[in-house]
Amino acid sequence: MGVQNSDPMIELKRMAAEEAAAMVQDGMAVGLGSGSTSAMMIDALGRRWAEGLRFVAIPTSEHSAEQARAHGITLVTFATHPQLDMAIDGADEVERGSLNLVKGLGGALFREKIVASAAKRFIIVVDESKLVDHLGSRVAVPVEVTSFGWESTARQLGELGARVSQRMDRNGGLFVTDGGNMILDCAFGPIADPPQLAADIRAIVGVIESGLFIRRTSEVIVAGRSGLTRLVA
Ligand code: ABF
Repeated sequence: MGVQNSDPMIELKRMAAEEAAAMVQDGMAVGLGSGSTSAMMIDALGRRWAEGLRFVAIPTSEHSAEQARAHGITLVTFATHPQLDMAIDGADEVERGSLNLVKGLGGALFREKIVASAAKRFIIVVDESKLVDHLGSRVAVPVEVTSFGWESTARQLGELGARVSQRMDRNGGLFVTDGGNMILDCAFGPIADPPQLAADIRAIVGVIESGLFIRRTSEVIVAGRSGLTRLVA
């Protein structure tokens, strides 16, 4: 269990993940993100759990669920906890200033967005390489779509200016999300107006959600070479 590495940036990221885990208090309902930074955060929460901290959690992926269970962390569902005190997650890009995000390179964007939207506070943990002036500069925007009619959905995403490709898995097969859907990676290049683009993508029939997270972030903990910084919305 745990992510082991002696790379200094990995260690800084681990410190940032621990700082986020330290924000969880007894009795809270917490959303657990996905990805390698979230994995460090879940391990940090696992250590706090072992020391007696008690909270309940909703994971954003089967992988994070397994990791939390291995620590003995109590998992719940929205049936009993429709609102969360806090969700903590990683991101693929964070736009300086707005703190809008691109997420979903790990493939869990739909559950991540549901968990983020249910949380009173949404805390993001990243290393400084994820900070950008314009979303879309470094990564494509993942869009989760239904497999029925995906070719039509892809064409319409292309009309918004994206170069669209189907997400494949490690074995060269089609990537399937935890919800049984497909992901289309949409390379837009630097995005001038992320809120408008998010709305335009969402309006296409067949789109379930996009990896553009607009006006959701409460705080970003950034691991940088000169230490940790906190960006507050
Ligand atoms: C999740 O994990 C995703 O939204 C994002 O794609 C990814 C970030 O992973 P990492 O922390 O490994 O860079 O947060």
